[in-house]
Amino acid sequence: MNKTALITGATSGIGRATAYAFAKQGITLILCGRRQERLDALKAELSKYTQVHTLTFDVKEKDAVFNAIDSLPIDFKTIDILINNAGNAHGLDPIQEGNLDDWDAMMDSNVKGLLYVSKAIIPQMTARQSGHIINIGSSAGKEVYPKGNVYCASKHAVLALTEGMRIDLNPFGIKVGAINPGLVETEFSKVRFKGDTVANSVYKGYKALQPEDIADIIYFVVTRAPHVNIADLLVFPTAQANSTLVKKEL
Ligand code: NDP
Ligand code: 8X3
Repeated sequence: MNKTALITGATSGIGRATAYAFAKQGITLILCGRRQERLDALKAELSKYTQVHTLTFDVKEKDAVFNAIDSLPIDFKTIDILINNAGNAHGLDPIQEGNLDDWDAMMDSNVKGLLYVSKAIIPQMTARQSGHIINIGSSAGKEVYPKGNVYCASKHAVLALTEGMRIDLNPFGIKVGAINPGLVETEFSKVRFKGDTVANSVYKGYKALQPEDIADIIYFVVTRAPHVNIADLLVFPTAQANSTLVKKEL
């Protein structure tokens, strides 16, 4: 496919799987994350399939976001597809025990970081009157679960921003949609629980979604006809009925 995609959070999980899926279809890639060595390894691997450029920045750092996107070489400057995927949960605590640093990390990356990256790219899309923005929300953006408080709020905000973007960018013919997964087996729980000890149990006893499952869906979404926009998609593993009900064989 003769298009260029910028993927945030490409160093792991859903973003990384999407980078592979897109590369294999010949989509030119701009891969973003904070872990330089992982970006270097991805570039080495995926350059077999397509043109790859990497940008190392923290989505929480406003200036770093704009400087990185400004620095793109000419061959990578025109971005057709933006995958706003970078983000994580930090902690799982009742609100009265919540950690302020965890709250800052979630709101600053999942919400404000998504906004900064979008703000850096949307003007070129409006100027060209074309583009496709996919925000990775979550089932946590549709349903609040116990101790999910701030993470759920950040993902509800992603859904509100997705709707807001779709409305405001409608006159420009830009597609905007959200993909909202349930439990996906990535480094997500390792980050949320600050290590492997609890994280290892999260995906035990049932078949969780794999990052490649979400990458398949993202590729499907970006390959629909020009008049078709998948606006909002919720996907669970079969074992999961909602945010709190998961059928486990232990
Ligand atoms: P991973 O932890 O495996 O990947 C998270 C990615 O986001 C990494 O590439 C990480 O890169 C990047 N990232 C995180 N914070 C920042 C930051 N401040 N600046 C730049 N990059 C950042 O988790 P997932 O793949 O599961 O998560 C991807 C998205 O999917 C998130 O938005 C998450 O909320 C969402 N999601 C996940 C679900 C799950 O069950 N796993 C379910 C529903 C939604 P690096 O550390 O190199 O910066
Ligand atoms: C990640 C899924 O259920 O851990 O967004 O919040 S959940």
